[in-house]
Amino acid sequence: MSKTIHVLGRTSSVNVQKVMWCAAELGLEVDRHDYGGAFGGNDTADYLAKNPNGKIPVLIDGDHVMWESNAIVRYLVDQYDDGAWQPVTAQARGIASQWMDWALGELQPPMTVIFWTLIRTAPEDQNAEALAAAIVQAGRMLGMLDQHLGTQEYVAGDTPSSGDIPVGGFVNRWYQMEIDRPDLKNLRRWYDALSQRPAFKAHVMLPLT
Ligand SMILES: N[C@@H](CCC(=O)N[C@@H](CS)C(=O)NCC(=O)O)C(=O)O
Repeated sequence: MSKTIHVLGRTSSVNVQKVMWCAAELGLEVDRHDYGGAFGGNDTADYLAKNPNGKIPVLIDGDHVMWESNAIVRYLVDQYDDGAWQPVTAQARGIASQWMDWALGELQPPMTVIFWTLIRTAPEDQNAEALAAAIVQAGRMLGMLDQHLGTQEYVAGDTPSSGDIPVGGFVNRWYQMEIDRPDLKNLRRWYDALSQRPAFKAHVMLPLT
């Protein structure tokens, strides 16, 4: 019987989506528990003992407890992948890691402004100037990923890997929101390929709330 891992976090979080998508691609059984946002529960002593940041997601795998979504993706692939989602060479793993860290450090800030403004802020409270700047910035950054995807099918080679997961979550939002987008053909081709994957459909292509 296969082992069940536990994920703490609501499905509307892009960081939870990454972990759920990864686990589904690896064929893991996941028991997900709603925490964060309207569900709350991430400020209790018990939760903070698992993640002192009070953020979601948290992974519980037996005695092993960890946080930070990209690190969880790396762990799941290290621990459970049969070879398909782990880039084979050190160079490919480096490239996967590069785009994973880029997603967190560079792409997430403008994407957070766009998402929170359009999806989680009442129209009368929206900062139009900050929104416009973030839309331009995100489009510019995704132009970099588009160029990269002009050289190979996926982020770290010609098959999907851990490197596709964090950017995949953000790019899904970018295509789902009503914003001006530059026409990025390689990015679109890659996103359309991800959109065919049952795990991506089930865990990432969810209504934006
Ligand atoms: N760098 C962290 C960021 C985690 C994070 O900011 N999570 C957000 C949801 S996307 C959160 O916990 N927000 C508070 C809440 O949902 O109550 C990660 O990638 O895991």
